[in-house]
Amino acid sequence: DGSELVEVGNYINANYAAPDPEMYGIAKGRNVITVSLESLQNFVINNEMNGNEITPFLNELTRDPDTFYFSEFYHQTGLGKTSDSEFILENSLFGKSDSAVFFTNSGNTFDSLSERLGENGYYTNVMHANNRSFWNRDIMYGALGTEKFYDVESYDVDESNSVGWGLKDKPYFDQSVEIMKGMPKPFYSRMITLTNHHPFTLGEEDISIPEYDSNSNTLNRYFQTVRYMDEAVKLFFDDLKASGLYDNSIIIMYGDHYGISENHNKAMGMYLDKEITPYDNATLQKVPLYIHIPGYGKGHEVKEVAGQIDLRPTILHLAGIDTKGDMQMGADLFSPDHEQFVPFRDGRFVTDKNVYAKEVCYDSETGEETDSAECEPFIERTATELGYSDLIINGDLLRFKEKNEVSPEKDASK
Ligand code: GP9
Ligand code: MN
Repeated sequence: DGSELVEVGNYINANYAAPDPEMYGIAKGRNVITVSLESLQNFVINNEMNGNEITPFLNELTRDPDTFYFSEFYHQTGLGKTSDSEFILENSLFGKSDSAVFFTNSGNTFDSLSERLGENGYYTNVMHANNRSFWNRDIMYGALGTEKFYDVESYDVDESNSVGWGLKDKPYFDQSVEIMKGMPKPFYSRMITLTNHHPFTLGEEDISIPEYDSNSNTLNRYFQTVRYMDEAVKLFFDDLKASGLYDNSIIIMYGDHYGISENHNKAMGMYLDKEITPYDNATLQKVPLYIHIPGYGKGHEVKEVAGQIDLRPTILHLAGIDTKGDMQMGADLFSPDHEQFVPFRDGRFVTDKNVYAKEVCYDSETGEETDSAECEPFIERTATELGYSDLIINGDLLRFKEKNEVSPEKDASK
């Protein structure tokens, strides 16, 4: 009957983080482009492998005045991998603990980022050169209110421009910008890259750096495909500039989930020159986040501990769209009230002071075990937030929520 919605709503409203007026609406009316960077973990950023810079372009962006680079940002995905990251971005809710929410709850009512941007005049779409039914995307995108899915059929794909899972990222970006040129403006394009995916293979012609030399062929090749993706993103920026779309867009790029699992701890340990503990495994779940605002000029590195759950409110606020009263578990990254607390789907969490993993409370600075009392309150908060998110999804509670009113200002402009 929706009475649970009241309880969850009270919790969410009590934790609402009002936007920073300096940032609110800064990208109003601009195209919103999000880019899911497949399997990209943060440990490669501003790092090298046997003397080779791994991600030259993404490194440059960390120092770019038009960019906010979040270096303490975590993925929060579970079994649903890419699809979980999409779900979290769109809804600011967690995926499920034991399955992929894209499969189990594609009949639910949502209050997605796509819907909200759509109501505010955006042409909403997803661009991903894979079959439309993979991860049940075609059905879930309907539930999320995505107007158009540019799937593999929208791209020219042949043997010469494919590897592994399909269309390579460079031609993917290239063809995507061509498609964007013809889109109604402003648009919200949610892009999903593919080449940096396990098993991380490339043709000779696309390899720019040597393999690593650990006992894990997976990790050894990972650096090469990450580099390829970095080059692809650089081309994407060039294409956007050449197309004239760049100046009136904002580009939000984030790693969707880890690429190197715990099965490769030994090799990771060799690369990072340390024994990998549960603390390290948790901090290795950092993925880079870039919020790139052409012409902004005041961007910098942000060390706020944050997660994918924070993307929806952040993006909506940048676009000048209010989220107060929305059933979202995250908070605007630029809000002075944003809390440094990131629950993982499996019950681990990270705060600015602690990392909690394998039922051990660690000091986040030193990685040493610390007094478990420091973690206690957040163990409970983690259970509460995951539980409330599950309650919303399992009970399909958003169908009881009143539809957001379109702002009068927007109405007048129509
Ligand atoms: C498939 C791509 C990869 O379309 O998104 O999915 P993943 O295996 O990373 O979840
Ligand atoms: Mn993925």
